[in-house]
Amino acid sequence: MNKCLVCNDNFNPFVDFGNMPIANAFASKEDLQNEYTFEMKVGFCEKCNMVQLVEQPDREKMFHENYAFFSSTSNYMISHFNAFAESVISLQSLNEKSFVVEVGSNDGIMLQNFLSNKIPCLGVEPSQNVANVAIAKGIEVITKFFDQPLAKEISKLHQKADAVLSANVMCHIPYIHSIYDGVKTLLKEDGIFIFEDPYLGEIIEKTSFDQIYDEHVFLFSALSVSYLASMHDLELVNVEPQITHGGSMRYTIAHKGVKDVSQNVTSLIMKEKKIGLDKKYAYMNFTNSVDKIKDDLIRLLKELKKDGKKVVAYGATSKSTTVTNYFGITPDLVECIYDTTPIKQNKFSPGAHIPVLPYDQFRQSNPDYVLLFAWNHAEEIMKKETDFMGSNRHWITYIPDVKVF
Ligand code: JHZ
Ligand code: SAH
Ligand code: ZN
Repeated sequence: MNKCLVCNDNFNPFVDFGNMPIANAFASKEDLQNEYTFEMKVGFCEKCNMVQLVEQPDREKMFHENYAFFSSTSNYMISHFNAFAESVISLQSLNEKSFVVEVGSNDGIMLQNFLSNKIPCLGVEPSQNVANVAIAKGIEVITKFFDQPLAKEISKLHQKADAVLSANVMCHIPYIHSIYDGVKTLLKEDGIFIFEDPYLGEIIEKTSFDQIYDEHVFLFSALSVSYLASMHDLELVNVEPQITHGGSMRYTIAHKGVKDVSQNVTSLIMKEKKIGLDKKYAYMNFTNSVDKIKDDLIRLLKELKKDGKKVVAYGATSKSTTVTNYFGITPDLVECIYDTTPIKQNKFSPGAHIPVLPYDQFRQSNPDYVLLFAWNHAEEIMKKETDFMGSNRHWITYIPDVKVF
C-alpha cells in the first residue's frame, strides 16, 4: 500500500513501467555507466481521485543547472503563451501597478508577454540554465523552487499577486500542499491562480501513456484539482481545454467564495464521473492498451529493419524516454533522434542510449521512415517538413495507435 500525496489515503498502483531513468538526463558517453533509475508505477486514489506516481526521484536530480527542456523550441507554444498572457491581462484588467508571478517560468516564454506590456512580473525557476535565458530577456527571476516560505517572502519583497500562473509545472510537484499554501498566501483577495497541465481525461482516452515519466508526478482532472483546492480554502472556478501537449486543461482557482464558479466546472466534473475517472475500473485496462501499442510498434520497427529501411526519430522528448525504455527500442531499431535543442545534441537518450543528433543533419540523413516522438507538435512539424517528406518518406506515430502515413 502507498500513501496518497494529497489525502494520505492508501492506494494501489494500476500500471508498472519498471525501471526508468530520468527522462531529461541526456548523457555523454562517460555518463552512460552510472545512470540513475527508479521504479515507475502509477496509482489512483479512490478518496481524492488523484492519479499519481508512487515514487519520484528527488527534485534536484531533475531540475538543475543543466535542465534539458527549453520551452521556446516550439513556435506554436510561443504563440500559445502569448494568447494565454493576453487573456490574463484582460481577465484581471492588469496594468503597471499589478503583479504577476509565474511558477516554473523556464526561458520566459510566458512572462516576456507581460514584460512587453509593462506589467510587473516575477518568475520562479530553479533550473539556472533555462532561467538565464529569461533573465537575458530582462525578466526578473528567483532561481529557487517555489513553496510556501518562498511565497511569503515574495509577497513581502514585492506585493501580493493579481495572478499566479503556471504551465506544465504543477503536475511536477509532489509537495503540492506547500504550493497551494503558497498560492493562498500570495494571492490578493480577488487574485487568481491559473495553471495548465496534460489532462487525465485525454491521457486515458488516447492512451497517451508517454505523458507518464519522472517529472509528471500527478495526472490532474477537475475532480482531483477541485478536491485539492478545497483543502486550502480555495475554489476551482473555471476549466478550459487546450490542444497543447496532446490535450491539456487550464484550471482557474480563486479564494473560496470570491468568484462565480463557471458552468464549465460542473459540466466537466459530470463528464468525468460519466466516463468513470472517479472509479478504479477506468484505469484497469490501461496496461493492456499500452501493451497493444508496444506490440504493434515493435513489430513494425522489426519489419522495417528486416526490409533494410532507414528509420530515424524526430524530437528527443521527455515522453520518448518512457516509450523507448518501456518498449525496448534500441539504436538497432531506431538509428538516431534529431532535435533542435543544443544541450541534447551529440548525447545519448536516457536508458535506451539512442544517439541524439543536431536537427541540421536531419535532411541529409535521408531516412525512409521518421518516428515522431514529438507527436504533440505534429501539426507544426509536419507542415515544416512536408516538402522534404514528399511521397516516398513516411511518418510513424503511435498515439492513440500505431499509424504510418
Ligand atoms: P516537447 C517537456 O516535455 C518536459 P517534452 C516537461 N515535463 C513538460 O511537461 C513539457 O515539456 C511542457 C524538439 N523539437 O515539447 C524540441 C524539434 O526538434 O514535446 C524538444 O526537445 N523540432 C516540462 O520533452 C522536443 O522536440 C521542432 O520543430 O515531452 C519537444 O519536446 C519542435 C517543435 C520541437 O516536450
Ligand atoms: N512553463 C514552461 C516550462 C515547463 S518545464 C512551459 O510550459 O513550457 C517545467 C519547469 O518547472 C522546469 O523549468 C523546472 O525547473 C520548473 N520547476 C520544477 N519544480 C519547480 C518549483 N517547485 N517551483 C518552480 N519551478 C519549478
Ligand atoms: Zn488521495
